[in-house]
Amino acid sequence: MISLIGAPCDAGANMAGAALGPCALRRAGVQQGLQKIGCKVIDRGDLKIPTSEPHVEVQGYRNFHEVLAWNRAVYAAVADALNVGDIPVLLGGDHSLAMGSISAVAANCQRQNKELRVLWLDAHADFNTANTSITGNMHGMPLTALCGQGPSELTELAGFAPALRASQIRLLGVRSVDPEERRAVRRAALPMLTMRHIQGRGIIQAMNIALSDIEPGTHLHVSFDVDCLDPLVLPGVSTPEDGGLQLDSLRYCMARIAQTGCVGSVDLVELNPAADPTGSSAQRAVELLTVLLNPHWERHVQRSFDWAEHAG
Ligand code: 4U7
Ligand code: MN
Ligand code: MN
Ligand code: MN
Repeated sequence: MISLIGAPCDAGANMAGAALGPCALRRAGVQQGLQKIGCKVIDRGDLKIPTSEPHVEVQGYRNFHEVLAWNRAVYAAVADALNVGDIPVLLGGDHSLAMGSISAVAANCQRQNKELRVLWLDAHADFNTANTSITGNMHGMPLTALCGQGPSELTELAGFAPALRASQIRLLGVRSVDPEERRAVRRAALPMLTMRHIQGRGIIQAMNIALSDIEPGTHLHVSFDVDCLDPLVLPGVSTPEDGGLQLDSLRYCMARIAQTGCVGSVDLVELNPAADPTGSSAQRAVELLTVLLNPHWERHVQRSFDWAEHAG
C-alpha cells in the first residue's frame, strides 16, 4: 500500500509557494494516477504543525523552529507508514522535509537490519550548513544534517547520528553547487553524478553507475526534487537551474529505479505551483511518480528503454 503524506511547508525555501504542492499534486490526480497503474493508495491528508515562533533565525538557520516542527511531524508520519508496511510518499513542501522522512527511514532500516540507499534527484547538492550557505535557507541543507552536521535537534531526529553515511547517497542531475558547499562535497566524498557526467557518459551509463551495487533487499529511498528537470520542461519550482534533465531522460531514470524492485519510500518535493499557473508542472511530476512506482514496470516501461538506446 502506498501512503500519501502531504506536508505543506515552505519555511525551508527561498520563496513562498512550495506549501501549495500537496494540493496541486492532488488536483493533478496523484492518487488516481497511481491507482490506474495498479497501486493500492491511501491518502493520509496533510500534516499540521503546532504554531511555533515564526521566522526566527537560529545560528544562521532561517525559520529554524518551523522547519524543525515540520520535520518532527514528517518523521512521525513516515515512521507510522513504514511500521504498517506501507511505502510512504511524502508530498512536499520544500526539500528541508527530507531530514524528517529519511531519518524515519534510517531508523526503520536499522531496526530491520536492512541496507539503505538514497537516490537524490536534484539540480542542487543540498549539502550546505549555516556556515557554508549563502542564503540560510534550510532546503539547501538536508543532506548535511542527515550526515550528522548541524544542530542536534536536526541531526538526531532518527534517535542516532548520523542517520546516513555519504557513501549511502547517490546524487543525480546536479548542476548548481555553491563554492563552500563544493569543498564540503569533496571532503565528504559525496557520490555525485552531475549533469556534466550524465551528458558525457549518456544516461544509460550514468544509471548503471548510480544503481551498480544495490543488493536485493536494500531499501531504496528516492528523494525527487522536481528542479532536477530542465525549467523548460517543469517551470513550477522556486530555484530553477538551466541545463537540467529532459523529460525522456528522467522517465528512463525512473523506469530503471523502478526495475530494481527496491523502492521503499519517496519524497516528491520543491514543486511550486505559484511559479506555473498552467498546472503542467504538477501533471509532469505525477506522471514521473507513476513511472517510479509502477508495479508492472516490465510491461510498461519498455518504451522508455527503447528510447534510451536510441538516445544513448
Ligand atoms: B533545493 C542554494 F544558494 N544552494 O543553499 C542554497 F543556490 O532543495 C540553493 O535543492 C538550494 O531546491 C536549493 O540556498 C535547495 C542556493
Ligand atoms: Mn533539493
Ligand atoms: Mn533543488
Ligand atoms: Mn528548489
